[in-house]
Amino acid sequence: MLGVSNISFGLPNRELVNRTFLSLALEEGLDLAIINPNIPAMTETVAAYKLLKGFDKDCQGFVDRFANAPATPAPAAPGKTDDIFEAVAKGLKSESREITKRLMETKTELEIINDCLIPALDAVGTRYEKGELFLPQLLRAAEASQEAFEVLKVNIAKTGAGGVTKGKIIVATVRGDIHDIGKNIVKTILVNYGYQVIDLGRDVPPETVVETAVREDVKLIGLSALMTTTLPAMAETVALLRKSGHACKVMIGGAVLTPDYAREIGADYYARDAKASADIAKEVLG
Ligand code: B12
Repeated sequence: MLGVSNISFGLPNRELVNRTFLSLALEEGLDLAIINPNIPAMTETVAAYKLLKGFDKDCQGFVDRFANAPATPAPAAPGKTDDIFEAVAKGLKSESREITKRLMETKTELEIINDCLIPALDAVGTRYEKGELFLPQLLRAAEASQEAFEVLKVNIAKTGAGGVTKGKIIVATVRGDIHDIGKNIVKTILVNYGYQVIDLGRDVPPETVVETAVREDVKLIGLSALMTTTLPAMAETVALLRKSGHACKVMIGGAVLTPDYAREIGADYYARDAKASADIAKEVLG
């Protein structure tokens, strides 16, 4: 005896998981399934199982039930797209690359980032929040957008400031946060403007930021956080930097941040986007 639907809590399309599980359990010898008899998918699965296992003499039960059922329309083929929003939302990596290359004929790299890729990821995030998309889709969207960023990065590097070094900057995503797409864009732009960037990666403890800043004598530090839950880690990092007595400026960025929050935690600058980070670097380091 088995309550079949417990298997699918927290998943989309529970019905599909439940009915597949029901088939597996029947095959393993399930005698009594506890199912909702008002959900056709479940009772239909039992009907098909009986048919296939020879429990439905002459297929009579199955034929009686389905002989007059309308044919299921064929699903639409997963077509190609010319729309970067759709390519990112559906996690289509090669399309994302190709469309980005075409967009580069009419737009600058920063225009593509700010007008296309960030809004596309924002839309995905909103749908995730509403429960319309699920984590595997969020991951695929992130991967598709990263393909696009890679294309842009190559081009940005070509127009870079060459061997000139205007000063060192640390960038890091704070402890507990693994979002690094925005931080990586900031890094690319700063390198392009001629700064030496020490990228500490993501999920970086406050102590690592402080130790590196002191050891490398870094005068500008960029911190990224994308979640409300990781804002305290950002505040902690700024506090530890101040406590160390190391003289440096701190700029912070990430979708959840505001200029008010920057002031509140004692950061020197709030950067709305990657371009703003380059303006701040110019002000601090020249
Ligand atoms: C892509 C993405 C992911 C990817 C991240 C891949 C990666 N390598 O980064 C994956 C799938 C792994 C992921 C995981 C999760 N995610 Co997520 N994710 C997103 C999404 C859709 C886009 C973020 C993004 O990359 N945007 C594009 C970049 C370019 O924008 P940006 O980061 O804001 O950066 C720009 C500026 O802000 C600024 N900037 C950013 N950082 C910095 C730093 C400095 C120094 C400066 C100067 C400027 C600057 O410049 C950048 C370029 O212009 C957002 C939704 C959203 N609207 O943001 C959710 C979102 C951030 N995720 C969310 C959540 C909840 C999660 C998970 C907890 C989900 C889960 N249940 O596991 C995990 C987090 C795990 C963890 N511990 O971190 C929530 C956070 C909610 C909240 N307010 O706290 C969001 C908002 C989605 C939502 N609406 O619910 N996620």
